Amino acid sequence: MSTDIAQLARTLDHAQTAATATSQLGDALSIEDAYAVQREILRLHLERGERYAGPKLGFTSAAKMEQMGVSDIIVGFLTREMELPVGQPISLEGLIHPRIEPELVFRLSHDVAPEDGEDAASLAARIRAATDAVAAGMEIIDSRYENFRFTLSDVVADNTSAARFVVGEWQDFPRSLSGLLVEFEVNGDVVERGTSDAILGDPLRAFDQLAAMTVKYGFALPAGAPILAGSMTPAVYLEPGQHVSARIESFPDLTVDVA
Ligand code: OOG
Ligand code: MG
Repeated sequence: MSTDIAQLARTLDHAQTAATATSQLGDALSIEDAYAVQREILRLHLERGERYAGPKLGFTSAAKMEQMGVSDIIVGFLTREMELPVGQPISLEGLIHPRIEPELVFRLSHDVAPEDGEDAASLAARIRAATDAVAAGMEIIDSRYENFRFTLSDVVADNTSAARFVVGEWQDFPRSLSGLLVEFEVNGDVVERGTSDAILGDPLRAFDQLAAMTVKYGFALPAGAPILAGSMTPAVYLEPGQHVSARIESFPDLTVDVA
């Protein structure tokens, strides 16, 4: 690994642990190197005793791409320590400028790994077959860059702004997830509205994207892994004292109270 990659990983990791924004890296970094920085950041998390949980997809909806000014799907990692329990007020401590967004979360019943020479379509079918549950969720993203602005390689290197996540009650899967209404509420007011089809036209297409990214960048898919499919609406800034609800049709409402 080049020292550049290790150094960039340390800079971004420090911005996160110190909850202080850092400057954008700019265009110099290739997407491949940005994923190498991200992998090195994962190594730093694991070195601190965190446990890998699963992958998260980003920018699977036009709503998010437009909000953030990027035009490609990205993938990042989640650790068990990023998951917050439902029903307890969440603290914004340790976060720089957090935003929150409604997500669908899939759960894997057993380990899945690409086989030698396996193509993405075959892997996608196996990931889907291994998925035994789906839940409404919310992701708290927190860019480590100043003003929450970034290029595509910036945001990939910064582990796709991943910071925290919450998962509602697991529901049986398989089931159709197409055409579900999504209302995102803050303090009882609907601030964003969308449908589940914001995710790639049908949330089940997330498996295809995840498989393609797994073949390319080698993400682990262990048993129990939560997989975030990507936000269905633009994200909203989190403030102390807010009550935020993700109301996704056919799922129990999921609410978090901000301390
Ligand atoms: C990047 C993360 C995008 C999603 O669900 O689309 C993402 C960001 O918006 O800062 O997690
Ligand atoms: Mg997200």
